[in-house]
Amino acid sequence: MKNFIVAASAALLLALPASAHVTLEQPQAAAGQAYKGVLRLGHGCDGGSPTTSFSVEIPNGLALVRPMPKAGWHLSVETAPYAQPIKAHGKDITSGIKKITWSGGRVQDGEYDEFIFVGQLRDDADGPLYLPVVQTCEKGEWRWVDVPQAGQSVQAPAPVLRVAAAQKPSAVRAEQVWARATPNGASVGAGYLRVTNSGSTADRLISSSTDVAQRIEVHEMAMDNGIMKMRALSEGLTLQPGQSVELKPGGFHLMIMGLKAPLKEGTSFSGTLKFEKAGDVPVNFNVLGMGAPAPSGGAPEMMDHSHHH
Ligand SMILES: [Cu+2]
Repeated sequence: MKNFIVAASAALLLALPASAHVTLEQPQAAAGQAYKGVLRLGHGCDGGSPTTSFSVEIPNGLALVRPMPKAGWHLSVETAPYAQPIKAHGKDITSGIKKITWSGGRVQDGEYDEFIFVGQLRDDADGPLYLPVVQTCEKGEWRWVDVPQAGQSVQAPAPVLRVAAAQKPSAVRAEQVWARATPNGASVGAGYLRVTNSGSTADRLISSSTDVAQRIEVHEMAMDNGIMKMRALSEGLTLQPGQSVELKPGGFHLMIMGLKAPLKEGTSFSGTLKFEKAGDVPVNFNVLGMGAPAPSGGAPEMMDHSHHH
């Protein structure tokens, strides 16, 4: 009998249209941006009982939250210290609203209502952010708190806010990108380029990748007790604001490890440079002869153009 009741109520829940869940009108926002959260309430509780209280928990990725009062409802908030302070009007704000409750009002089943707040997504907000809601009715309550695991659906999903990465113009530029041709059977190649940081803060070339090899490491060639040695830069290559660094034979270079095929002179291949702050920067390596020195001036760019025309 108990099993029957569980099955019956599950079927009832699954029969609810998605629009009946509590959802955010704007389900996506960009990190670092202001956000207006409009929580939409679509129905009452079981048996058509009217809603009398609505509370929402604010996730860590959202800060500087202020609720909008509703006529006929009592508004209350709970605050808590932030894990990290956030700057507002030049000041560090160290705590904020973690929970908002609107109570004492009445939304009939079959009516629609909205509960609204404003806030700001943190720069490092990492989505999806879940905003658990408890909807209390004259009889019973809905707990919109379920967080779906991969590929599963849940009975009462928490409203979810998907976070897009902050839009930031890349402050680094890569030029004269080339690689040396490799002999048949070689598993390792070398790539070179000039990289410039035109931003106002330091950045780091952490690693790179390409489809033609397993991985790319940033290496340094340096004299060690009179012997030329190569080592991987485990911390990456730091670029100060305004600094331009040339990766060239005998110095810094990209070590292209685990080549899937030899790099043939006159061809080119694409790769991605990964910077700590600027993120991914796509590049195209021109493959020069095995004995090629560092290209001077705009030679590789001219080659690049000749490939395209
Ligand atoms: Cu190397």
